[in-house]
Formats: sequence, C-alpha cells, structure tokens
Amino acid sequence: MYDKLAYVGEQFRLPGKFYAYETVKNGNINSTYKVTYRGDDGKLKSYIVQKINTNVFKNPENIMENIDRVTSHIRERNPDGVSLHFHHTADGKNYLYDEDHAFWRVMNYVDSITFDVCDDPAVISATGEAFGRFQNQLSDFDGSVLHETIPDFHNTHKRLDKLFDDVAADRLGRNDEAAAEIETISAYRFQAGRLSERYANGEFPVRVTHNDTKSNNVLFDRFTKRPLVVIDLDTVMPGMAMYDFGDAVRFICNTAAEDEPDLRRVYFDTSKFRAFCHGYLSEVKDSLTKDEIDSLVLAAFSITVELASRFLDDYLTGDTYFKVNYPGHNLVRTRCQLQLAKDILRKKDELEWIVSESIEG
Ligand code: GN1
Ligand code: MG
Repeated sequence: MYDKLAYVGEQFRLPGKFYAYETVKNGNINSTYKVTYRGDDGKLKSYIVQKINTNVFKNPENIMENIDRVTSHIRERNPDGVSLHFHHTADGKNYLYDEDHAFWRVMNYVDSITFDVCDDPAVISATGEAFGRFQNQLSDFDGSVLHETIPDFHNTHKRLDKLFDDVAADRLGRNDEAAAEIETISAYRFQAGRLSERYANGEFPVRVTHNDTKSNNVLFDRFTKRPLVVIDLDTVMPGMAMYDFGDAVRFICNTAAEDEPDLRRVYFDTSKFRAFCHGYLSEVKDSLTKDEIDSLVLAAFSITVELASRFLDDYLTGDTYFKVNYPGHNLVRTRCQLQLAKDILRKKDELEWIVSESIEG
C-alpha cells in the first residue's frame, strides 16, 4: 500500500516527503487513507486519499463533477465555513486512474473528530443542525445539473422488488438461512415502499439531498464540539428530504452498532431521537412542507427496511457490494436493521409526537 499511496501522492503533486499513512476504517464501499507528508520546513501535513469503488460507482468522474458543483455552491453560501478541497494532477484533473485502472482522489485533511456512537444530546442535536443546514444550503441548487451517480439509490420500492426477484431466483441457495428475515421484509414491503412510490408520483418536492447521512459524515471541532462540515458527497443527488432525516436517525438513534449481532442490544433510542429532531427541525421546520414533516417517522422506518433489504440482497447474491469482515456479515447487518425497524414501528406514535413537539420549539 505504501508504494501505491506514495505514487498517488506524487501524481497529485503533494509537497514534501511521504512520512506515514493510516487506513481510515469507516465506510463500507470506498477505501480511505490518511497520508502525512513532512514539508521542507519540517512540519507535518496530512491529506485524505481515497480509492473509489468502481463496482459501486460506475462513472466516478461524474461523482467528482457533482462534488465540484455542490462544494462551490456551498462555499458561496457559506464563505467562512470549512470546506472540502480536492487536489489536481499535472493535467488539471481532480482524480487519477492508476495503471490498474483504479480511481483515486485526494482532499484536504480537516483536523476534527467524528462520532460513530454518540450519547451526548448536544452533539446529536448539532448533527441534526448540520444536516438541516446542509439541506438549506442546497435548497436553491439546481439538481438537474447533477449526475445520478447511482440510479434509484433510495427508491425503496425498486430495491424491494429487486430483493424479491433475487429471493425467487435463490442462485446461491442461501434463502433457507434467511427465511425469517425474508418473511419480515415481505410483511413490511408495502408500508416501506410507500413514500418512494409517492415521490415517484410527484407527491413530494424533489430536493437535492445527501443520501448517506450517517453521523460520522459530519466533522466536528475537537474542542468546541460544534459541527464543521458535512462530508461524503458521493451520493448527493435529487431525492426526498425526509430520507436524509430518516437515514440519520436510523444510524444515530440505534443503541448499538449497525452490525450488532446481539439483537437484545438493538433499540431505537427516543431520547436521541428527540435531540436530533430538535437540531434538525430548528433548521428546516419552515423550509419543509407539511407533507414532508408528516412523513419523517415513516421515512426512518422505510430507509431502515431499505438498508436491511440491501444487506440481505447482497448476502443472497454473494456479498459483492458491501465490504464484509466475515461470512454472514451481511445477514447479521440485515437482522440488526430489521430489529431497529421493528422498534421504530412499535414507537411510531411516540416518535410522531416528538416531531410535533420539536416544531413547536
Ligand atoms: C454505505 O460506505 P459508506 O459507509 O459511506 C452505503 C450507504 C449505506 C451505508 C451503511 C454508496 O456507505 O448507502 O447506508 O454503507 N453507500 C453506498 O453503512 O451504497
Ligand atoms: Mg457514504
């Protein structure tokens, strides 16, 4: 890896001498490294180097074009904020294909912390604010100029259709092991696919959305614990605002990790939900429509079932999409997400009430 990263750094003309690198472990798709160089003045400076998974992102140049547009728009709205900058190679491109046709990019490293698990209500609320603000910053951005980097990314209805096609085919003979999960998703199918169907029918505004609002995609100031910048813009595309909300609470309100095998530890934490709603709605309560606000809780349920179906589909078809750490990892992830979806459904009334309470202030 050292040689490869040194080569990539050279192509992006990073100044100084390659000093060290470490692998950044979060992310199920791309490979991320923090690389550090020692400048001529002896000072250390770090960068983020990423290898994009071209099995998932078929046209990675399109991602870079989208990111360029979105980051410049955000910089105009918020000139004093921290922002993401991509380095260029000698031929002026913000990406590089190496000799194995792997796709690389390099960006500035922002000294910060991220939260995979978070118990502090102030930080959870600040995460909500950050994603709410991100939504607002893009409210006047023309989504039609964006490439659809992964078509139908959060079309839950289509995702579920695909899952059941693969269940019908059972190519690897893995259905038996997942029988209970297939049955649960089948029971949730109509309800979970409903919002995406209504969106396809034009019943909700088309927003420019982030589409991967995990809390560790917000960088925080180490000391003030205030949000600095929203990262991971690979899937910024037109979509439903409430799905960004839903994906964020799916991740941050889970009492356990996204792939927790012990389901007794997996709950949807209503206090964390209250904290997130507080921050998020303080930003967007006047910009979202009533229909969108009324669909926030259903969106949390829907995207949780959607992710369960994506993990399960990957399991049934041979684990080719998400990185897995052990055999059956995708099935464990599926079970965890379904446990969470079940708890969201059970607490639906309470969660709806928390949303309305947060709007009032
Ligand atoms: C993937 O790689 P990462 O962690 O940024 C996935 C998301 C899922 C997430 C689940 C392009 O995101 O949709 O919600 O895993 N990204 C893509 O952890 O499929
Ligand atoms: Mg991501």
